[in-house]
Amino acid sequence: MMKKPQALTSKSLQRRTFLRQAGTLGAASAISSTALQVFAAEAFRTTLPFANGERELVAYPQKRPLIVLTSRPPQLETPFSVYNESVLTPNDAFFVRYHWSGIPTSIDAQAYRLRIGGNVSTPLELSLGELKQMADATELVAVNQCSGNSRGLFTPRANGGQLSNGAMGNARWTGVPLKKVLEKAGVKAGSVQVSFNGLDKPPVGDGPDFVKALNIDHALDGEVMLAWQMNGADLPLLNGYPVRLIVPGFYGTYWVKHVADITVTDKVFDGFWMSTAYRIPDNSCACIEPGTSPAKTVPINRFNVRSFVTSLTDGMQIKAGRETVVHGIAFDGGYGITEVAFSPDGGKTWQAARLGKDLGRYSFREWSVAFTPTKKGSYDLKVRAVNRIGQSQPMTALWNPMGYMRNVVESTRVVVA
Ligand SMILES: Nc1nc2c(c(=O)[nH]1)N[C@H]1C(S)=C(S)[C@@H](COP(=O)(O)O)O[C@H]1N2
Ligand SMILES: [Mo]
Repeated sequence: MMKKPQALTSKSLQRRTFLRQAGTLGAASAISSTALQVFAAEAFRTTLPFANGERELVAYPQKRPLIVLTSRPPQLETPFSVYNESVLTPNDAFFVRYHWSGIPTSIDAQAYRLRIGGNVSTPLELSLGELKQMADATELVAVNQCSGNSRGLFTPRANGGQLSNGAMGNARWTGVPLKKVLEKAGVKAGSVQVSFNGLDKPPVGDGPDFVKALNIDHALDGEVMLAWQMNGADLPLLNGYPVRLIVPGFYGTYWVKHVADITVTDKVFDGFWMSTAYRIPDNSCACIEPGTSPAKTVPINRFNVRSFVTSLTDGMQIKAGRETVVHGIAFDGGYGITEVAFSPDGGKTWQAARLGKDLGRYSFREWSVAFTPTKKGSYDLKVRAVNRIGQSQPMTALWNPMGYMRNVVESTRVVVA
């Protein structure tokens, strides 16, 4: 009798393709990068937990395979499993977000100059070496999160990149305080904001250049930083080499990459990316009823509180009658996480999780909790964090038209067998 061939599930097929090609890629280092990307694109696939969530994973320069939202420009999401590997997100796994396809593909560090001008007494033009000598280097661990992180989970859906939870990352940034540089240039009286422009450009004739601005007091707070390293290495090109702005606790939109022009202004900067885009309803929840429009908006600003289970994902099985230590992360806009509570039963009962090492109030905070389910069946695990000023997360999702700032208490559904 003939043996029936074993049915290939799409999972096992993907895995074989992956293994075969991983071997091929290792041997063929002379292959052109375009060919390499096409190759890789065929090899890795994943499905994010919402409609039309099928995605390819592609390895861009200096990156491991990441989830592709768009390829021109590259917009790459971090696979969620990365957050369970380490509290600092490795540089090669750190998400990538751009607005325009005119991104720098190679940068000459020798030729790079950072210009500081506008409402200052001494305009500066600094080489990378000069920037590094402006002050003693400082280090800060801080989360960079896209305003639209988790947008794909919005119901009703919100227009924009349909991201799952992988448009965030935590890194140790090295640089100099923006304050020191602005002080050298001499900020004149009557200054209102500081704008930041990077080396990327919209395609010819199209759309507004990506320029962001901070209020002058914020720019001078001593924490906002011009950074050239993350996690002890030069910034990857796609994360802003050679220098980017770090705005601790604020959404990633302000973290301008390849920053080249800093301009002090004597009025509110009114470029498109401040006055039209990246605005939220001007109320305490930054939310409105779906289908309505906000009466008034303000520029998006500080992160709200979020927390995630990282060690278990939807559909995983764990053993009945045995202790499982559940791990995860929490963070907020810089007050610092003081409490994390875990619920094994969809929010009916809660127990305090143990907080991990404190890497600073802008960092992911690890947490863990021991969980010993006795009964078999499905479980809805929830986690909810609280920060130093008592802010927490809503049990039902808030909505806004741009799909920003999702921070609902998430569910992880596991099976106890
Ligand atoms: N020059 C430049 N900087 C930029 C952007 C951009 O399009 N161009 N996008 C911003 C947005 S919206 C986000 S979320 C972060 C993402 O940082 P990353 O790509 O290093 O993860 O970069 C910010 N800095
Ligand atoms: Mo973003």
